[in-house]
Amino acid sequence: MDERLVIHVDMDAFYAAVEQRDNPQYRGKPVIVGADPKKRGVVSTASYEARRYGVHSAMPIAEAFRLCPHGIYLRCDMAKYRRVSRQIHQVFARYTPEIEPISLDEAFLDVTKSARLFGGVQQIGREIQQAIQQELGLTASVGISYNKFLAKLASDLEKPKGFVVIEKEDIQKKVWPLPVRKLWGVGPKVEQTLLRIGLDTIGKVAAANCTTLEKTLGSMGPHLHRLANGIDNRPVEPYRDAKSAGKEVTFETDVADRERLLATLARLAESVGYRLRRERLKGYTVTLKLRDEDFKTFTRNSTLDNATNLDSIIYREAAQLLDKVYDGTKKVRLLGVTVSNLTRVQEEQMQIFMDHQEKEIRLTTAVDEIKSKFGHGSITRARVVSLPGKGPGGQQD
Ligand code: TTP
Ligand code: MG
Repeated sequence: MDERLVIHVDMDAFYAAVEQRDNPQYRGKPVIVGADPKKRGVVSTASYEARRYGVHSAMPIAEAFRLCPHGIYLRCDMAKYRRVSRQIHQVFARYTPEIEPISLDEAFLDVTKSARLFGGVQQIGREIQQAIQQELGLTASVGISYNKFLAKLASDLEKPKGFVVIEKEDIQKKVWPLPVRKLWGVGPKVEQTLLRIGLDTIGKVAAANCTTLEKTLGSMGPHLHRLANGIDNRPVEPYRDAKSAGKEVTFETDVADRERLLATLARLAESVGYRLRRERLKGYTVTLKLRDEDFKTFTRNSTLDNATNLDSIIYREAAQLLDKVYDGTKKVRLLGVTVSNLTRVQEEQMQIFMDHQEKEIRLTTAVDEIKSKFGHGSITRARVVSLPGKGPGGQQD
């Protein structure tokens, strides 16, 4: 039924590889890109030479320094990485317009329509890898399959310079023995939950009872069950087709506390706002989705006079919608925020800091810089962190 041809490309040790390319004296050496090792902060990435010492992304930089004191420590040069990312995209665009960028160094390509023209999907994968190496002096790993999840999994299997194809008949041999953390969307919390119920491999999740999974993990359960069985119908969504940006979370245990719901909305708004700004988009309509403990789902939306991509406005609208749909009698199982009715932000608009939102825009832009440098956990608004107890961190990954 699923006859798509999907390629996932992920650059190897991206920031570090760019630095090694541009500074030949760093080649073959442990290079760690991120914060200053004498200050607080985290590792953005490490060259494969540095990974041998146990250094990895998101590790506190001080710890990296203890593990690898003779490493070469460099700050991020985001402008440069963005430039290289655009060049990589130009390579992709030779083969298909159906490109979904996931981050600066990672993208999905749907080549279902163009594969034949270029001698097949594997030929395209090889040519992309070669072009990136020859023209840009960098290495990439390529995964090929018939859906996004399997293509992404494939690109990760033999890094660096990996080239892995997963066909339907390979699932049992190549996918099922892998640990559950390789399932797309499984972070440390969900991993722990799965391990607790004895599911340590993807194969065991595939064989598990879907209803049991749903009881334990909410809507994430059936989703993971499908992925584990090699089913993923999500389309490759080219950036030009973005119609909305949304994010939702299912709570590990249902929530009645209004402050906690609001804190979660703040976090969702932040995530959606960040995505819109990254894609240079704004939207007119904010939609709130709420599912209560009885699995009843409510959605409400409101439309703004001016399109926005600012966290505070998305949050304000979502919070007002919450008051409309939620009377506090039932516990809440899931919350989601989506912004739709999107419009492209003109470059010059991004530069205009003259209206009353000036400070907010400046602050948000500064926060985004930090997020893109250090990752999402690095900074959040006060509402999110000021709560006692687990706060919104109690959600699933
Ligand atoms: P990744 O593709 O996750 O990592 P990588 O390309 O450095 O290494 P590999 O794919 O070979 O395992 O992320 C791409 C870039 O994103 C990475 O070079 C730096 C940045 N990044 C962060 O800034 N913080 C992070 O926590 C992660 C995971 C990545
Ligand atoms: Mg990478």
